[in-house]
Amino acid sequence: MILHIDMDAFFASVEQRDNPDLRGKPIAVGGFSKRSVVATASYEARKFGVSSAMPIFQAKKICPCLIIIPAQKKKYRRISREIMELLRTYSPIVEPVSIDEAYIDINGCERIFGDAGEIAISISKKIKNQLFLTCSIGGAPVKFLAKIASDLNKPDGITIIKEKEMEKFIRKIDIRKIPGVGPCAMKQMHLLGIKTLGEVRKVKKAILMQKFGKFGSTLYAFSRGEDNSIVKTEEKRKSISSESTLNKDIHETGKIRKLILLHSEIVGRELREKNLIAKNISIKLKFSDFSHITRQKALTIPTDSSSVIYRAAKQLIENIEIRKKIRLIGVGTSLLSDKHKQVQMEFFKSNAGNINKWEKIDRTMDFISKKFGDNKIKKASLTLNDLE
Ligand code: TTP
Ligand code: MG
Repeated sequence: MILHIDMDAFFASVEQRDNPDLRGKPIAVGGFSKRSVVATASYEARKFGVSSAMPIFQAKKICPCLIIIPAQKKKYRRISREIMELLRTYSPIVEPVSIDEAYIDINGCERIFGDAGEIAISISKKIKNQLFLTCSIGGAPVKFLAKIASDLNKPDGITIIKEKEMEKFIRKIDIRKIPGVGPCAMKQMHLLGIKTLGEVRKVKKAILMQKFGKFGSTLYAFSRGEDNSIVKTEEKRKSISSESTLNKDIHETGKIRKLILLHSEIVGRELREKNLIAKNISIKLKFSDFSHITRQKALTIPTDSSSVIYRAAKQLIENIEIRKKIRLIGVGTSLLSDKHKQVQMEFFKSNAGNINKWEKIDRTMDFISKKFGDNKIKKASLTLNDLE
């Protein structure tokens, strides 16, 4: 069994925990400027309709008594580490997926700690007693169902789906709850008359693939309760890469650069989503005669920045004399480590400003893509339609 743990109103709950005056009140964690948005809102504020990503001024309008608290990211990251450590006392196979969320593989731990339900209760109690925070937990034989389950009884809820209950559960899952289904996919689904994961089973795999590409086969598998992804501990996540085989072989420098940029962005985003940083950057080229080369370089400071990855990959490409046309381009990162464990960040002053600026751009783009779906925002140099 796999458990998915997600903290309730994480940043806001931490602030309410640390300041008793805020308890039971509608609060939002965010910035003070006119353009700031709500990072998260307490459940008291959510009753008024305040939600993540809402501009602060709008949140204030619908909830005039809303108290705005500045975010203290360092503090949240420290607590996040404490949560992950607490989870590792149950099983060594813990995969942190965001600052307040993790999977834990509890197969084989049942004899020591009891069944999935008992382990979930024990984790929830420990988080309450040791960290004075609440979480919601989902449990299932596969990862995607555990994630969906943790959201079903929020806040402070536990939902366990046993093997024999999967079929019934899947039938009713609202398509919006499936990880990876963005607004565009939603529209397509509705056109196909699909509202639940159960209804996906009525659609042929070929049609799903045609409409949703690679995600179509994921949907096909999910609708049958299949999900081969495993809970990945740090050691298992050795590298993250992205590559594409081109419809037409290319040799133009401009196009090559754009593809390098595209893949750097994809890799950067995945690193950031998983809270990882990479020390090694690599590129892979396959030529029209099917020969291939790879090149790699080590960075002085590990990164999760798309632009740092891009610059390193571009340098690697520039050092290669390309004589043949290219049929595949890829960018990879390895020597990954947990971002939270990063200790030193010594930038030359002149460079620090630049890196921070690009970090902000990365985060903003991640946020927009997460909220509105991929392809809604991309760097200007990736907007031309000549990447195929
Ligand atoms: P979530 O788990 O998505 O939200 P949450 O924990 O606040 O609330 P819930 O009870 O529904 O799980 O995100 C975890 C934290 O990440 C959240 O407390 C603040 C931060 N965050 C942002 O900064 N911006 C965002 O848009 C979102 C969604 C979260
Ligand atoms: Mg949460």
